Amino acid sequence: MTTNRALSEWVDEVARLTRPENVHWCDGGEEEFQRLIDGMLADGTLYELNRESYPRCYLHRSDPSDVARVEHLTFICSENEADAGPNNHWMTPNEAHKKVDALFEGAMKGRTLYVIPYCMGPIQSSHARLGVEITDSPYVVANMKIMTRMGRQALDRIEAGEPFVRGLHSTGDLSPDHRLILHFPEERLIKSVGSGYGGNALLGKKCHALRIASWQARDEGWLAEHMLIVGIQNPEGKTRYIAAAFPSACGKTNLAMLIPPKAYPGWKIWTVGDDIAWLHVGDDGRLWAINPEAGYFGVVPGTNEKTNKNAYDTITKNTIFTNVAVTEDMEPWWEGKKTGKPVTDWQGRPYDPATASEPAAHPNSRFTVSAQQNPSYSEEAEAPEGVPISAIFFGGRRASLAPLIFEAKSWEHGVLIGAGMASEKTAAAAGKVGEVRRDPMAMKPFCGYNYGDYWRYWLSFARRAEHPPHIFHVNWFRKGADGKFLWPGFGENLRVLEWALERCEGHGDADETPIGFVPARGAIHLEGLDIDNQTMGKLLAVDDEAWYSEYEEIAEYFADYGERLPEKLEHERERVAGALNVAGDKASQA
Ligand code: OXD
Ligand code: MN
Repeated sequence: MTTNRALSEWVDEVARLTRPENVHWCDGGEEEFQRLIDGMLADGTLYELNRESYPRCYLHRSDPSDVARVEHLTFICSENEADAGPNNHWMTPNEAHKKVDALFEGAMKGRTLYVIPYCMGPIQSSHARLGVEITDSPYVVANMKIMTRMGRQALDRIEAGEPFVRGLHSTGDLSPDHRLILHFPEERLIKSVGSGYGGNALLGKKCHALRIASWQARDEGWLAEHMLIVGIQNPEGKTRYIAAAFPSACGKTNLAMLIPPKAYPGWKIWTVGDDIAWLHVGDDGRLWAINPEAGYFGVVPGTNEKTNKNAYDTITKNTIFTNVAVTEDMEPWWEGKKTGKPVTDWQGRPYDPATASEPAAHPNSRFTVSAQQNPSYSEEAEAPEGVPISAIFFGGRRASLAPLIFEAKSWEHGVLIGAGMASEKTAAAAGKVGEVRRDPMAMKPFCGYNYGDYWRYWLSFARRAEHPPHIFHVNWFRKGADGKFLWPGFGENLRVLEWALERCEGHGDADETPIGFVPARGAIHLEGLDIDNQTMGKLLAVDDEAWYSEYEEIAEYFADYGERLPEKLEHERERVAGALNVAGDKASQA
């Protein structure tokens, strides 16, 4: 079904191994999509939601053991262990192929093997990259149709001779004991078995657009990052673009679709992407970003008219919901939804909110929806060159320590800030929620190679890009002594972004501290917001002693990277730690 010999030979080889009943080459058309949906409705893979209030919306209930990414079963299988680094689980390519091929043996018996050619990035863009996923899951095909430019146009580029990443996926028997998510960066190959969950199974997303792409990007001179991309238009009509890296389930989708507060008439946010950015150096020496994805695979709980009205409105039609609860009249329901009452939980069991001890929707329940349905969708998401980035934001969930915002003093300092990131764990990955863990550049689960090499590569952009973006760190999640958030967040975050954009243009009053520039008193506009000076003081406070301890922890963390750790980064850490105002004996050890 293709003129590309390498592709047809690979499909034949996979079919010999997995022994499917049929092979279907996806064209990416609407008819094909509808046929898949009808088939899944017929066999119970999908349930139709309320046709009037949620037209063409469907619910998928996954296996209860298969609801998140599984980092302990995710491996980088590079020839050299050191190239994968301490940040990744590693297996030799030989062992990995052997193990996983045994699981693929006959795995598609009685099933259809779908071949999905896809393009990550605008179809006309030279910065886009191609992939082909083979899967036995119609749910995966339907999600890939929403999340990527999939089908004929992508195949045309492949047939014209462009290289492509190969991804082989089977849901297998869904047993966690038979689950493996393997990446072979040198072969530009992914093999994933035993899971139907988004991040493990929609191979264009985390596996290709981050793990394999980060490796490929370093070979080719660009960056693949876990970042949203938005345009911020001011009342004068000028739009500036920012990219922001926050760990999973820390509000990237909300920030990407932000609605300006009432005190900001005439401002507008344009969403280019909510999860992944591919950045390249433009002819003008700036960093330009494309969003490789075409849809959103967002966390549902907490989404309502106040937190994210754009997402709330976006997911009222043509949406696949995974692991939400349902109401009596078959509307999807999740914690934080202000209307309706769940009668059935995410596993399909009867649910009574009055007596229930667990949430009705899974905390990592998701929506899959086309980006074009978003009221704040930016047409620039289709621009082949992407958009120029003025500022990069790093951030995470930190109940204490990190101020609302601070600005790096240089590119190198910004790389240190990104490399030193930490955040409280969320439900997007299996494991204990709430623990603080190091998550440099929000890429801990996604960087396909040794972090030491990655930071060195990031540092090299000081010379690759003549006009790199300013770098900031934000923390929307700082709490007071009463355990309550100090900052209202959501739309009000625009106030913080405005200060950052002013800084990029040489304005915006700031106080210099050892960790970076923080907004001077009054520099963040607070009109129309009920927040007192004392609270702002707490939000912006820099505690030198606490930061000193943080930088000592960062030193310990960096030490794991041994000789791969760039000296420049360690010097930068020493510079910042040494400038902190702490008791004499500590300072002399810095
Ligand atoms: C995601 C994640 O799904 O980061 O985007 O887990
Ligand atoms: Mn993500």
